Amino acid sequence: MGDMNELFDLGSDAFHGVEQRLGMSRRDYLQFCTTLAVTMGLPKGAEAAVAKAIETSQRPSVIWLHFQECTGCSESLLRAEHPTLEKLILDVISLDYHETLMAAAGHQAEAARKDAMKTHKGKYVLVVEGAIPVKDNGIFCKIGDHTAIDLVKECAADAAAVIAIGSCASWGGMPSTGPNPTGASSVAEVLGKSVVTIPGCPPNPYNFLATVVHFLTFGKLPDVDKLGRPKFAYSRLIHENCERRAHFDAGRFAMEFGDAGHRQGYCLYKLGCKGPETYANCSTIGFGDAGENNWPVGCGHPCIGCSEKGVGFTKPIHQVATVINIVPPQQYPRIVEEQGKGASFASAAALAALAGAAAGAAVMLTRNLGLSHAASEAERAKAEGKSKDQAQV
Ligand code: FSX
Ligand code: SF4
Ligand code: F3S
Repeated sequence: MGDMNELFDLGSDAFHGVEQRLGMSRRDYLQFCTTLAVTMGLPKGAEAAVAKAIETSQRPSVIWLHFQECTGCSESLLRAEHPTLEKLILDVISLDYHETLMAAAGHQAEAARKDAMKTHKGKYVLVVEGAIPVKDNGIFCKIGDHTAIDLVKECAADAAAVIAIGSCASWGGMPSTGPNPTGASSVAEVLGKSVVTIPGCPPNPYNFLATVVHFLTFGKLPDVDKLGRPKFAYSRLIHENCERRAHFDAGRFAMEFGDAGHRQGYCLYKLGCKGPETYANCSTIGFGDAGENNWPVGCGHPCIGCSEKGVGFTKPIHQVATVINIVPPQQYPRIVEEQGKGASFASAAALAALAGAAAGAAVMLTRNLGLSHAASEAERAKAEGKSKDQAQV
């Protein structure tokens, strides 16, 4: 109960200051802190530390650069459904340079950036949104006569932390889609060092906010995986926590948009859902703070793997996903039995090896998914002008 006591000790002036600053009730504020703590996967009671950090810490100066992107990352942060989210973001950080939001333009804007870099040298957080074109010495993206390459290097040099927000900055995203005419590259590639990445197109605002608040609360960025993604948000496949997962396991699939299965909320795997090979927490925390089920699959659209390099903007939307490590329990009855050619024993064995599961379970899975692969290959062959028999399954 110590933690709760600490929470309710927030009757301090500083706490009331936060209430006033945000214009929100104590209840809403604590709820927000709890949401952030849960998003970060912190243990019970950590909300008190989060609340205290927000209330007492000096807001970190943030320099936010925009390169090759659509500004969806900023939009997702600032156009959230919840009216206080925008306010919270602007309260938690001091956004000293952000081309879309700042009133200054031209030389004034340049001066604001230089000023923030000088005043907060070694302490500011650099957030980069968008990919960086490196082809032809970076001439495809220039701001104030500087290339994106020069800007990101200059701003990163004295930053306390660098965060690449969105898939574009994290791994190239949409601008890097083949044939990648501008040589769109990630922040890490350009800086030659790893940075924290928050992929997604756009990314979930809570993941960004939780990362910044982690920095505020603990004085360091959260633990990341080998791609720089905070583990609290990207260590699980979407498929593992999807609300339609029971339908996948039971073999109940929507076969086309608007069919009976789609209308009944069946699994979207056969419509190309990439949840089985995409690491993100969309299925657990929802999206944009607009309530339950507010995420692509919850709205009836397959996940396109927007956060996953090699999947989003790379694999065709209709292509079925590679099932990485999930096999359905064998004992589940399959209500809609699919009659396909099934997969070869070799691919079943490969799946079993990948999943670390018994070959029997993998065979059940591949049998379940067989028709989908067959249909997808037939469709591809048709598009290429081949007969169905020539299609490889
Ligand atoms: Fe857009 Fe951001 Fe996608 Fe990219 O989000 S939502 S194209 S990840 O950089 O603005
Ligand atoms: Fe959910 Fe997609 Fe997995 Fe189906 S394939 S359970 S819709 S994540
Ligand atoms: Fe993107 Fe898939 Fe999440 S499309 S927003 S990673 S559900």
